[in-house]
Amino acid sequence: MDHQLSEELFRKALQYLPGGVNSPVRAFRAVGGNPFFVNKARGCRIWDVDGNEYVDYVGTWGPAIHGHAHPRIVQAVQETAVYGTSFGIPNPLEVKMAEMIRRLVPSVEKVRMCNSGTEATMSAIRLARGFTGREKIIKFEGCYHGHADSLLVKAGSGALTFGYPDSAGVPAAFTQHTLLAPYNDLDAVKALFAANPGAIAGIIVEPVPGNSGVFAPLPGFLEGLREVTEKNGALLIFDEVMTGFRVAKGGAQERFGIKPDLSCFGKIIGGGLPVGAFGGRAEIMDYLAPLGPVYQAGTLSGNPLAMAAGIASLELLLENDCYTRLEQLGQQLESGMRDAAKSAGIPVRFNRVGAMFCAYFTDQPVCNLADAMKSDRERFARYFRGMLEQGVFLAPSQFEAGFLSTAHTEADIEATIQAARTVLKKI
Ligand code: KE4
Repeated sequence: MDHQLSEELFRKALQYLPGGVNSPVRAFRAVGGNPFFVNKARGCRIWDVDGNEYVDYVGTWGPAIHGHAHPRIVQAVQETAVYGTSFGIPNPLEVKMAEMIRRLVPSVEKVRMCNSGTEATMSAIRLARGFTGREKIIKFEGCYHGHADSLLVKAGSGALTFGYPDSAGVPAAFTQHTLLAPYNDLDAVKALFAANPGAIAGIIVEPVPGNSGVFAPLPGFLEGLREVTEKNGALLIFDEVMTGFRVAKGGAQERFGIKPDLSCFGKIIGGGLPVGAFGGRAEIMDYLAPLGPVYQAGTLSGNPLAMAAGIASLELLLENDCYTRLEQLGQQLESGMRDAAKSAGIPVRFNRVGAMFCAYFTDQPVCNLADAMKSDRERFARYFRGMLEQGVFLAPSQFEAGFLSTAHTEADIEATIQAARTVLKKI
């Protein structure tokens, strides 16, 4: 593959952008080589500026559940933009978005829009602290909830990829109230509550962690978190920025039958435009300004473009039985990848929950960060580069998730599996 124009652009980008990127994981530093620059994307395919074509499993990190440039989403943005792009005063689309989220996610009685997943989780935690009057928060090793100071503690995603799970620049005072537990370890959570009686405002959890690769909650884990928070007067916060509307119409809370107190969203509800949201029980949400004492705000929160794109994205989910389709494609990919690894004689753990997945190069189960850290990341890097050369764009880090969309076809999946058969024999 020729990458001449991408290389030229990257050299220029390096002069103006730290690492040449606007978000670290895009720099391909975990997998080697330099990033390609996108010219256009449509459906499940992306074309770079040198004309190379890829089947895309990054899906802009989750939002593109209907593929790229879906006509309905493009049309919604075009039709809305001509009436103005932002007003800084209520617009009808904000109400429609709130109604749709509430209809799809019954635990959300009220919702507040913002502009990123980071804002959503940061605000949800402030709200939990304000509502309970408590300071401490429990998070799990390897879970990533965005880059707010108090959450950059054993964080996943790019923070883990680049070895800064506890970022520089965050004073100890900002993280002293962040308590850590291994994912899927309910005893560790109970011990934290026993050691901090009456002090824990809540637990924030990715119900299906997608920022250390992908691993699933073990049976009883999420139920246990619900029980221990209720017992101790703490709130359960589901960070569904990635899982929301992806692993089920009502997100992971529908898939696993858990009712959290607060939920955070992003990605899919913006249809590819900047968005975040957090919502939950009205008695908690009403603690937010202008009603209550917990302040939270945003110039572009609920802006009409992101709302229009997000509403189109949610309408498409409601109109079609996307989840049956996504499960079919997921099963085809999973079985094909397992067969490819077996015939290559390479130990691969392929974890999948619905339309989010990850391949770890290990023969052991991966149920938490410690397990994920045992996988062969050098082999993953060779796998990533090999697949890219075969025209398959996977997440450029072992500690990320891959995403399927309704735009992928059986033929795309089969081509991906054939590419894996070729690559796995060489790495
Ligand atoms: P943003 O601030 O990036 O919109 O959302 C933060 C966030 C919060 N919670 C979860 C579960 C998330 O996955 C994310 C962001 N996900 C990463 C992908 N692992 C975004 C990609 C990136 O950082 O470039």
